[in-house]
Amino acid sequence: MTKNLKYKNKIKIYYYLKLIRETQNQIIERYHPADKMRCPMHFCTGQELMPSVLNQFLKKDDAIYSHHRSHGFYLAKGGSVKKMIAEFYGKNTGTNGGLAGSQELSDTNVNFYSGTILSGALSMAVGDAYAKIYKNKKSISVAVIGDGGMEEGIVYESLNLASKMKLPVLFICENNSYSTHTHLRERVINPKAYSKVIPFDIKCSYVNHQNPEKLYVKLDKIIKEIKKTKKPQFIEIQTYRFNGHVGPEGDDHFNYRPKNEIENWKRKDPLILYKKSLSKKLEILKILILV
Ligand SMILES: Cc1ncc(C[n+]2csc(CCOP(=O)(O)OP(=O)(O)O)c2C)c(N)n1
Repeated sequence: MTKNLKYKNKIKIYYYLKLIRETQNQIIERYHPADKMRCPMHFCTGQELMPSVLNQFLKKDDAIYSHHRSHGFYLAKGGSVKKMIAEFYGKNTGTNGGLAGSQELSDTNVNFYSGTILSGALSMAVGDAYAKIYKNKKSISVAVIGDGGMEEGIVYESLNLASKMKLPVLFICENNSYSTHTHLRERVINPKAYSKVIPFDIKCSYVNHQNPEKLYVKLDKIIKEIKKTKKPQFIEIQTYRFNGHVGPEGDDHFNYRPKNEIENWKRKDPLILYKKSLSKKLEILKILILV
């Protein structure tokens, strides 16, 4: 199935799955009771699959414009763990001199930007893609959004412009079914984000599995097509956050998510599944030395 997925790609995917997960866990562990990281944080535990695979395809000149659940995409864009953590501690050695914290984490050195105004970053990705075309650059712009973000009007203005002006944008929607504590079925008529994008004449893909190698093949094709045609594409991935909406504290005591739903998704944890699949081939031994 994945004949073009080399051994080094498999290692790199696992490395990023583990790096992103472990970074989240370490921050969560250190947050309280020290309370020296004085910024709200949206952790991406459980949602590591997309950034870990996307990492394989992006060059330095490509840019990511992310939603607020950004840590994984920052690391996947080649961001520095040290500078990110310094940022969270409010230090001047942080990515933004300690002024942005987690919610506005951005780093021009690796062309990574995020913001807390829901869906705002998505429109910036479109503007950046226009600049890339105007300046005759070969790079692409990636916009990351959640299912809740898809309910903002600016998304549809941006999709329209990207399609009409033929701009090289990869739109990624991480659909974790919840906007804060409210499930999609309580918010919208149509829960599939991609079906709202099709009318803009944008090619859409839908991923409802946790298999990194299958996702690799899909993203490889999509990104090659965007680079060749200079037209935008949209990919929606069904995913789940294991942590609370914000902060290291859990929020499942509000009972907004059924227990069996949480357990089902934990059984599909991409990190554990991929570790198992690689262990079978003893490949994991080599990776463990790296992480
Ligand atoms: C313009 C705007 N409206 C509301 C909010 C408050 N807010 C922050 S996160 C969030 C939910 C976002 O849900 P989703 O896009 O699905 O991302 P998730 O948090 O599930 O990863 C909301 C409503 C905001 N930050 N900006």
